[in-house]
Amino acid sequence: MFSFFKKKPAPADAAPPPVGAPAAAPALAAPPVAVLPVIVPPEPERRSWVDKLRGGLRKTGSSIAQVFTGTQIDEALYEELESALLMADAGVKATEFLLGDLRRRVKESKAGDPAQVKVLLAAAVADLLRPLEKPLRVGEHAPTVMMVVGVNGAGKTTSIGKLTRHLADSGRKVLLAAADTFRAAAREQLAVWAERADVPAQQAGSVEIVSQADGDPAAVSFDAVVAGKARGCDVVIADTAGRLPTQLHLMEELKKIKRVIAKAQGGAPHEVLLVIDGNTGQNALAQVKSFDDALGLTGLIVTKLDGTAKGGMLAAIARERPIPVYFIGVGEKLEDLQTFSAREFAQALLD
Ligand SMILES: Nc1nc2c(ncn2[C@@H]2O[C@H](COP(=O)(O)OP(=O)(O)O)[C@@H](O)[C@H]2O)c(=O)[nH]1
Ligand SMILES: [Mg+2]
Repeated sequence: MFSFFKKKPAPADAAPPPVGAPAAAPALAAPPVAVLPVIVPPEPERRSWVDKLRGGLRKTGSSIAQVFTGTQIDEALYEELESALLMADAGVKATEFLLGDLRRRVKESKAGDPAQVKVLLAAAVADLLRPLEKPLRVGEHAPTVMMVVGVNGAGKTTSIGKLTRHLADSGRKVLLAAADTFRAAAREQLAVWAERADVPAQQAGSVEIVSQADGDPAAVSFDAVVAGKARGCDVVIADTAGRLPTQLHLMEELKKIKRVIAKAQGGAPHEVLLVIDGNTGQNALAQVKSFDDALGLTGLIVTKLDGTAKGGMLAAIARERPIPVYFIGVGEKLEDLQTFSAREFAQALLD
């Protein structure tokens, strides 16, 4: 099993200062060793996941690839590419940007045939998406507090489950707040993932859930953060009920959850993550904008990229509201959630 979090170092791992070295002043101390960026899993697993992504994006990619099967680089090629990008839900702005960028690259490289243009497009897409690459870090705060939001069925609970499992497997203590109090099933769903996540005690990772029957989501979140601090947890994650950005009273409820978390831990949640279904297409950008305006998002998780014809929406997000994509999902299994790489995504799209 691979994990994108480095194992939490045991306290004994912290190297003692060299003998005779002056004690470091606290203000100059090195960052805590437990600050952990996302790491790339072993090659074979990552490769099989990329294959899955490639398969998943085939519906999006094949109509784009089709553009490059001719023999000439002419206006018709650019027009066809424009349609294909729009069909893939890249949106007008990102499409215009990519076409302009591609024309420039073609001119500079003096590309002679459409196959070369396709390679240049992959590079242009990777460059456009690169600002979205950012690792989710845990360990900087005790605990790192995250709230997870999105529309119904986007994959919030499943993604939290997968993330929790990775965190527990790398030795973290995780506390989940079952703040989706609308659906009884959501709590059970979390519990199933939590159970699966529990690892042998000697690895120090653990998962607990805070929930209340008929509870208030803000109260559940408050209790979870307080408990997470008291119990020395590494991460607290609040799973919230799905809602549309147009349901204003429900958006107010999310703002309240955020405020209450801030009160419980003495500052805003460290991460406010939006989960988006990869089949959402153009509407994904609207969701990102609305949830970001309401809550100030720190990251995205894009699920269900296994079989979408709308994978271009990431380009629209990169161009118009570039919020980091921490993870992308290509299926329902644990290993199907992985860190986002712009280059891999562009290659999977245009291979
Ligand atoms: N194919 C696929 N299905 C997913 C993925 N992520 C989640 N799902 C499924 O989407 C459905 C809704 O997920 P859930 O986590 O309950 O959504 P929530 O309402 O946002 O909490 C479930 O059947 C999940 O198994 C993914 O990356 N790929
Ligand atoms: Mg859910």
